[in-house]
Amino acid sequence: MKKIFITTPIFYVNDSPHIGHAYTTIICDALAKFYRLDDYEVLFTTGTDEHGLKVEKAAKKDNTDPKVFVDKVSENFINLSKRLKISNTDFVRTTEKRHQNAAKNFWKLLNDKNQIYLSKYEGWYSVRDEAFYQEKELNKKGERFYTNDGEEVQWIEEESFFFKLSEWGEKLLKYFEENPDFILPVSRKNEVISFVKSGLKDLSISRTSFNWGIKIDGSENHIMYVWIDALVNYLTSIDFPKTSKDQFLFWKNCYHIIGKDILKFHAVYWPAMLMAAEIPLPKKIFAHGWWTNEGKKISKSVGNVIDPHAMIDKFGLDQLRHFLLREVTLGQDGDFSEHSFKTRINADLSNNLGNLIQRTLKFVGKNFENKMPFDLQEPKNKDLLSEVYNLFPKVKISMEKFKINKSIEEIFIIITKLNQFMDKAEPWNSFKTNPQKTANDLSVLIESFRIIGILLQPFIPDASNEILNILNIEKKYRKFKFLNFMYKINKDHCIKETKPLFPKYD
Ligand code: ME8
Repeated sequence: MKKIFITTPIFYVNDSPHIGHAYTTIICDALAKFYRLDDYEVLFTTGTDEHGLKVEKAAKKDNTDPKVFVDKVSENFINLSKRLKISNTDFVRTTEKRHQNAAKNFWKLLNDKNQIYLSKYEGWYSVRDEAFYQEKELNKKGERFYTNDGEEVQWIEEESFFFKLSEWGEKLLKYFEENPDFILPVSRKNEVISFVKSGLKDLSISRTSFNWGIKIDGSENHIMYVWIDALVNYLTSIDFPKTSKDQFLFWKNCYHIIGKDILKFHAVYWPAMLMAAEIPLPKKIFAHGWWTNEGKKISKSVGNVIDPHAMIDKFGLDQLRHFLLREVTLGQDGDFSEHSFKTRINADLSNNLGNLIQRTLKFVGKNFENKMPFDLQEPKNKDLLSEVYNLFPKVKISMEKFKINKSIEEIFIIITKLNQFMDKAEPWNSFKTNPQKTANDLSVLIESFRIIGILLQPFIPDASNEILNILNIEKKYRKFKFLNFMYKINKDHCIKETKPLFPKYD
């Protein structure tokens, strides 16, 4: 069986989850579901990043012991995963024993390969990004320095272990050239290449001025830099350092899906450290874009955070998934507004898909006793049904290129055509004059719903499940390999009573 490993970033537990976290998670879930339906064995991990100064500060602010604090906040992320009904196979918390063991072993591997040395770090640090900055990357206002996001950085001076990142620039560039699809989209790859070309400095990978982290064996006054700790989570999930041969096959086809904000860590530091540790690199890193709220950056201080729970309460899970996946091209930024949200879900889900299924199946219920009316003949090249059967290869090509919105668009183009077909067929009229033709037309529609229902499972799982339930398609026949004429719905197959799938919003 083909194998694939899909990962979300692990999220900081300094705050509650918001729409951005839900976005990455939903993308990964859509990919995981897609590949499972295509008969892949899928590992899909997410989790929480629980160490570091930022989390320690949040715990202090909450007047809580850090461990008690992270237990509480990580629960919010676990609950969000449940609410989003995502199909993850693991949830890694960096305070878990298995993770600490993996991180310490990863460090040891780098150390054994002479990639780590002790020195002193003097430079700028952003607590919000948990990142070191060179002065050339910052903006100066008066005596203070700020990141491009406007976050003030602080000067730190402390003893620190360093990773010999500067040795890996050329090797990284060679790898990027030989593996052109390693970093996607291409625009992001170009950013990474110019960052590497501008010269890499050795990376400070331990801190001594606070305690909340994984201690370095033999140098207990040092804790591991939170980004090294965090990146290793991907290996934790495959039981590093005791990764089996089978788990290793997943690793070789691992896709890291991240936001563009953390590209440098995943596309520069992580591959360099993996190369240094002589561990093969994951297959792809895809950096998606950033959501804003009515044109403004989403932030707690602005007070415009979009709570995914509230969105699901108000509009439903499939509606949220559909909007986030369909509205923007993966990789580009998106702007959220209630107006664009309602416009999208009304147009696609209520007026197009929901209306088509509702009016067709109601008619079948009333006039054909809820049974498949006709035994369909294999469609000819130009028939609408043949176009429907040809959807899967198109959807698959787009998915493999991470063009999720294009995949969904392809399906909805067909849904629009099916609505037009229904309008033109006018079963309410033709039924009296040509019942044979009506039966055939309706059967084309019903069989098309089977195909669409199966194809929509990765994107709107609840509604597609409902469609397939109404069509009375057995669970074991809902995989992509059944998307062909051979598994068509036969005449007299019983269909269940239809019900409205998507409410309309004013
Ligand atoms: O960076 N739009 O965690 P984090 C789109 N712990 N995506 C968004 C978003 C927005 N407005 N806001 C957040 C960390 N995200 C580290 C990661 S991985 C080894 C360690 C998503 O809690 C997006 O995926 O700050 C982004 O990369 C991630 O949340 C950052 O989450």
